[in-house]
Amino acid sequence: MMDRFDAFLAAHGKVLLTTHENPDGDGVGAMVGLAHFLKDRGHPCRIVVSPEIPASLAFIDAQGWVEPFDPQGAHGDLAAWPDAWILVDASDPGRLGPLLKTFQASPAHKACLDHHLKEGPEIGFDASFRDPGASASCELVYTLAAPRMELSRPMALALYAGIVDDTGNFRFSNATPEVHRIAARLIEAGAEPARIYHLLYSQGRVEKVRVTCRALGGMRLDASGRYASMGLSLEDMAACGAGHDELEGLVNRPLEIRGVEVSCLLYERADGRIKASLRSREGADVFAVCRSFGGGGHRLASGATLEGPLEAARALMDAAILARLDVDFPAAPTPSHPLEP
Ligand SMILES: [Mn+2]
Repeated sequence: MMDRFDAFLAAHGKVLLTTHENPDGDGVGAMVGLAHFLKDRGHPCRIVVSPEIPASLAFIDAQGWVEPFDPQGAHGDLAAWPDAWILVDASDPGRLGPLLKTFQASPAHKACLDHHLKEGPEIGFDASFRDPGASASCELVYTLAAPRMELSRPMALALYAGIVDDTGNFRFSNATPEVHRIAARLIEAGAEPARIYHLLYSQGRVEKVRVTCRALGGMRLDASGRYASMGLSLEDMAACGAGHDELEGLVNRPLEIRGVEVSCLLYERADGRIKASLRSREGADVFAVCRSFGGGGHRLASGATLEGPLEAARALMDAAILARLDVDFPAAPTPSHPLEP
């Protein structure tokens, strides 16, 4: 993949980096890390996101390179700027959200750099750099860049933060020996784990804790305690004063409960549609569930968007997950501990 990537870069000058709408730590870390690499090799490079980086991830962009997408102003003719456009941490142009029209209008050569599972060929790209075996897009960027340059401290910080984010602090099953070795090298290059964890997880607002309480307070347990589901309406969000970016990580919390195999968070978006986020401890294939709703992700972490209202989406999702649990756990043992009703 490295040779193909080099050849792709060699054919282009200016490179634009984007990621999926509502960027996460891995997407931001991978774009910033890749920008360090591209600038090191002399490519003019820009990063544009929609709508913006969550405040909690702003420290990853210490140089202030990331531009919030502004189609009416600064980005009116963004389509014409790049020679190459790389979509990072996604391989479906549809995930660009408001940037999609500009992407489609751009004559740039287009590539995706991603670690998500996807069936069939990528559509809408001239080149694809994808490895579903990588724990994070930041791991892919490390693999492509590290043999070619000396990693600076800000680059190491960006890649380390993204890897921490996508491996669930090195506790998901994608936390391979290789990603631990990479983490060690990033620490040697100047990434400071204690500071990065502090910035990622100890700078939240009280509204984030309140919305977490509200979601967990309304959590339902089903399938003999193997399935936990949470739902948040716009009203819930407003009552807590929380923003949608403050739901990051919440879907993992029910997996703290013994016996829970699948956790699902459904929340209402401003447009009335319902975003579903699913996590599996290990045995259930939540990618299969999300794919049936037109979504995607990984076997253990996937998402989809459903039509509202919330309770209707919740009923559809519940049925799909319960059916999946029947497939993945055909003869479920009785839980070894009694569960409260
Ligand atoms: Mn990722």
